[in-house]
Amino acid sequence: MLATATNYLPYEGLVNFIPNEGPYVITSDLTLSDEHLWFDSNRPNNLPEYGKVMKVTPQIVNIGNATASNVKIRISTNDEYVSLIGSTGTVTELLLTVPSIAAQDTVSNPPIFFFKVSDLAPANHNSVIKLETVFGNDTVRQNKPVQLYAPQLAITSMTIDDTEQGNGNHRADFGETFNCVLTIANAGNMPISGGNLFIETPGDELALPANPIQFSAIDANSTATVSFQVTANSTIQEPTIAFIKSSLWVNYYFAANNFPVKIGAVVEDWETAGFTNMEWQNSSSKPWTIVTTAPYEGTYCAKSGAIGGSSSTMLRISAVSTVADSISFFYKVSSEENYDKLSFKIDGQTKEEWSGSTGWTRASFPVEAGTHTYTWTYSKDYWGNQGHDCAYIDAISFPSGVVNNPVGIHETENTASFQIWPNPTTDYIHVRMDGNIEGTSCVYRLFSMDGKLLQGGHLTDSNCEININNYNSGVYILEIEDNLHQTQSAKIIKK
Ligand SMILES: [Ca+2]
Ligand SMILES: [Ca+2]
Ligand SMILES: [Ca+2]
Repeated sequence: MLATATNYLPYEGLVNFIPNEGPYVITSDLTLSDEHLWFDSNRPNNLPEYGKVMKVTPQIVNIGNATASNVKIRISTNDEYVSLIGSTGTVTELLLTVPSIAAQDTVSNPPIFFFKVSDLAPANHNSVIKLETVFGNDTVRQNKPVQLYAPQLAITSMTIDDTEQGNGNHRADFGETFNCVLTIANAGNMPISGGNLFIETPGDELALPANPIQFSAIDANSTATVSFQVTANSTIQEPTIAFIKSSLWVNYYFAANNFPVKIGAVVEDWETAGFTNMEWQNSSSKPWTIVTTAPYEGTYCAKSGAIGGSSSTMLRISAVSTVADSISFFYKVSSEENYDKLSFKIDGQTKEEWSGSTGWTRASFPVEAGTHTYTWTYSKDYWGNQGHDCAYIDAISFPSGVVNNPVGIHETENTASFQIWPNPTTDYIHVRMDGNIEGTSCVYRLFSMDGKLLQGGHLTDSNCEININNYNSGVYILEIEDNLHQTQSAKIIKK
């Protein structure tokens, strides 16, 4: 018999058609116990949790109308997370025997058996114990479901709290000390009593505390946060993206995640009182202006140009972002609803439009890695004005690792030097080694911005090509190691 309903797990059960004479033996229930686990007295809850050996007491019933003699129950399972335990260790099959059961009777002191739950059992896993009961010429087959219990861990997010020792703008700034707050989720059906978190960073932009970092108990189906103090290297004075790699182990359950940390994120807050902070295009016949009229933050914000009907005024910027992230800003409009609008476009595609009367509102849009053009346009239809008839924007936060100017070779204390071109590029990077360095003794490695090695090898000539045609648009790091094992690196921008 199969019973199903919307939003419920299907139930599959056997309907016994019992002969109206003779014995009929079934196992009505399996009672699980962990009371025998004197060595694991912390969790005596009779639940089949990972790593436990469970004692099983079957309720054996003769629902027929005659005595059953010489009853044999064969027990097996195909489940990869449950193993039957016999006197010699793990076995594939167990045999229980009951000499006789009277009609309509339950075995008062039934034979027991044991199974072990795997150390690797997934949370909420449904395992099946198979029972084959033989009495006389009859055989009854039953499948008994047993749900297993385990944690299921993930490190889901990281936020920056710079309210205690930093400047409270919720971003990592140059030389700032702040707290990183990681969220650990336990989506399983078993709590954990705590564990050790390990963190590392591939570069030297961030100073991290020593490992491990302890975190406390997390209930089943709950989250907890763990916080640690980080300092951004004060010698870094350009917007940079650093990474924190985090991992944790609780017995055999593992979770890991990498998080980017924007240091000195590129923000346009108009506090320079002009459009010169970044390379803005503001060349409409009625261009945007900087005003002090109730900005979202600071003293200044940008206001759309004073246009008439059937015209528009546009503010635009192009930038490269090194990783997939987002752009956010605050807008305020005061206009004729549905007719005179502020629109925001990424690469010419309208993301959203706003009209009518709004207060300062935050807007945020995801951005893929690569070069993008962001456009804010205030446009009017042919007829009608309302409110201030304009739009305002303030506090634009650009995606992680926005690069305003492509960066060439980064010189270190090294006698060798390299030239790399073109940069930005679309498919090939040419590398030329200057001076008297033999090309074949040099090694190159190409990394993604999160530190993953993409390709590497020996440079075969003093003037060689590296093919990056297969990679996505974005920023990559090319590292070159010379014959003295000194390395230099450069940011490569793939268009
Ligand atoms: Ca800050
Ligand atoms: Ca401002
Ligand atoms: Ca209008």
